[in-house]
Amino acid sequence: MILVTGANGQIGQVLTKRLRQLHGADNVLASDITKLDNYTEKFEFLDILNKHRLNEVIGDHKITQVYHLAAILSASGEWNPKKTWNVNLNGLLTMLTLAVDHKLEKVFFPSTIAVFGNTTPRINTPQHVPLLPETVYGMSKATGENWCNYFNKRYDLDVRSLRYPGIIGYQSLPGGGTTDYAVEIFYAALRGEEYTCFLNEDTRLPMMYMADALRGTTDLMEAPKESIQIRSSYNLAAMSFSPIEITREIQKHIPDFKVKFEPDFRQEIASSWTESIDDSFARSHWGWNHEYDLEKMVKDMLENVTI
Ligand code: NAD
Ligand code: AKB
Repeated sequence: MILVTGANGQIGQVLTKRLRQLHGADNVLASDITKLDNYTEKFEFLDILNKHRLNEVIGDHKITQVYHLAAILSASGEWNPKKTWNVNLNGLLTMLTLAVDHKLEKVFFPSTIAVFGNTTPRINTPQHVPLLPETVYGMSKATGENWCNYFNKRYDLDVRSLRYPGIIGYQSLPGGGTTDYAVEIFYAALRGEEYTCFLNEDTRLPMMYMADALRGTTDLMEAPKESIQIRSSYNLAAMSFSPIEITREIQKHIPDFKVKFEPDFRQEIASSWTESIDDSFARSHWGWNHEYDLEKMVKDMLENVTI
């Protein structure tokens, strides 16, 4: 049985469905601190900070693999740094410890481009760079990567991880991140409204379409153990664009669409991240490749977002 934590989130909702298609609905258990309305599939309430309950869920459901998505993202994280550290880092440590105790086959941990900081090379950011993140979210994920590597080396835990860029999809809404504008902008465009972007027009960030993120995740988890040579977290890339570049791409389909730029505290976070990522290790070690660029992603979003 596969356990997904944080399954109500932007990625969790879509990844859980995908895992159910791949492994059968009865073999995937969704969990989160709240339940989505009208949710009828297998679900357990689970606060990742409740070790006793997590231990029970893993034992009772005979869990063999975990996709540990539960976290507080970059922008929300800054409102409560200690809680963010606790959920993101201590939650992960509990999960890794129980994974060893229960001899789980595999654990997936999503890291992020937020592990990079102002001292990181901004263009084509290499896999191995000093990590000095500016947000507590980035700090918790960078430290989490190290713990994953440690648990692999020390306890032979098969833990695998990706540094996701900003994820864009039509199936679910983002929750408290700095890259959320790249999803919100489609809803404004399709409603015929002007969009107020909280980043500067020229802030380029690495992004990825949900379909690619899902495939990258399942391919990583299915890859032979020997091919996973990086046990902290793999750089992963697809496209990079700025708010003005995505605006122009949407305007090719909706010429009247207008955007104004009113940067808020999230601008400082975005400015500390990198512009583009070198993901050649992911490509050579386990065959990663992306399918969606900016043009293809925008077209698909405009066809599929429901307002
Ligand atoms: P999200 O904020 O949409 O969802 C996170 C989920 O975690 C929420 O449903 C929330 O209720 C749950 N959660 C929070 N605290 C919890 C707790 N104490 N116990 C159990 N569940 C709790 O996030 P997302 O965008 O779906 O991201 C999923 C994972 O991927 C996160 O770990 C995030 O850091 C990572 N990630 C996401 C992106 C992105 O662009 N979406 C990019 C990089 C990395
Ligand atoms: C965020 O903006 O916090 C996330 C991420 C890139 O980790 N989307």
